[in-house]
Amino acid sequence: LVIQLVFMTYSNIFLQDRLKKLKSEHGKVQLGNISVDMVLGGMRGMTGMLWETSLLDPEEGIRFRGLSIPECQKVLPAAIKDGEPLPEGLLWLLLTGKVPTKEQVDALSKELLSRSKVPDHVYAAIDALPSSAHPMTQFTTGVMALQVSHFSSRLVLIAPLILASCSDHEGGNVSAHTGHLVIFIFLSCHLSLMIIQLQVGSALSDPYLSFAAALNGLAGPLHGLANQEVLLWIKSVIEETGSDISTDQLKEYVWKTLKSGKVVPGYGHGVLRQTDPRYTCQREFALKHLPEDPLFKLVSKLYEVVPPILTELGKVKNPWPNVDAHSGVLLNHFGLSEARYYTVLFGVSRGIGIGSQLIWDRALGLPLERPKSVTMEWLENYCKNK
Ligand code: CMX
Repeated sequence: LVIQLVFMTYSNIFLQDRLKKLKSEHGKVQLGNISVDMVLGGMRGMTGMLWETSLLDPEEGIRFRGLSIPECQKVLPAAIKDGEPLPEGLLWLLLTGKVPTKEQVDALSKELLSRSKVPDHVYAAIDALPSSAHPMTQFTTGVMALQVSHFSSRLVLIAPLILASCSDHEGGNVSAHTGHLVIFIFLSCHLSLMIIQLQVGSALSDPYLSFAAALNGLAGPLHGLANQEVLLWIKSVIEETGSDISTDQLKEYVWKTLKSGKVVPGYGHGVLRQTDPRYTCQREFALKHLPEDPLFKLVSKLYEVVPPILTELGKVKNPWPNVDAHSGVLLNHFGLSEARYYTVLFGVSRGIGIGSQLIWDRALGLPLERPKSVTMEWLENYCKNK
């Protein structure tokens, strides 16, 4: 069955012809205009890359190979009746574009398990770090150490079911885009001079190097680390006000956070303009399995309190919660109270999406990415002469 998976993935190779046709027949079609705002705003809204495995709509949210999250929940095999989809099923879907049977998913799980022995030197590399090293640093170190082994394609897929939905979120987010570019960043300090050497390697760097780079991007608090930040923030609310917090007290705490120059973690998004459907799916799960959990109740209260406040700020484009506003509370409920590990789980989950797209990058022979950059002076002169 695993051979079947490889076959199904590569029998889609006719996509190469589709790509060639698209390029030769429509290569000059304009997809939009680039404004100065877009250049200064981190390339927001620029359509600029090909990503086959998922597509993100600002209003509707993510679709994996055309299927929304509720549709995936309906059709992908689960471990138990009416349970959540298995991550291996999602991996199959992302790779082949086809919904797998339970038999196929079980065979894939078995195959991955048979390849899951981690070489001793990887543990030694992680153990050599100080015990205070953040779990994301340990994770990246482990992935980098795997690169020098013969551990090819053996990343252990232990993504918990509730996090399977974080596997892919289109190509432009920080972690996926970094993995796609395969930016290998060396930072070195010399006489207070920071030399940043970017070796851009859609340059055929191997999956370990690209995944480690992606994880480093995910570890930022505006991206994947936000799930850790949310739980710590929620706990700080309780520490300061007690668990029986009133709506007015909560409003006050949110304003206090904003006035101290911080963002409200778990709210807002670079692309989405509605409540993240991954949040909605986790909320439905919580309503079913942990309706009385005090932290879940607080998360629900925040859902009422935060959006009007962010709207009142006047500058936030999306006042609604993203996936990170919810995931920590679920993990905490089921016993994983060490918030510093949450982004690691997010990273394991994201490996499914990044890995699947990486295969397609290679199958389609996608070129080295090299967008053009300009200086501020260039922009000023360009605008003056317009
Ligand atoms: N709290 C306070 N201010 C916020 C905010 C929030 N949750 N979300 C956006 N803003 C602010 C921005 O900081 C920005 O302010 P300045 O103009 O003063 O710099 C302004 O609103 C406009 O930002 P935007 O266009 O709405 O959002 P961006 O695309 O710039 O940023 C994001 C998106 C996710 C970084 C931002 O919403 C944020 O910081 N959210 C909190 C952190 C978070 O939850 N991150 C996880 C996102 C999901 C993921 O990748 O895992």
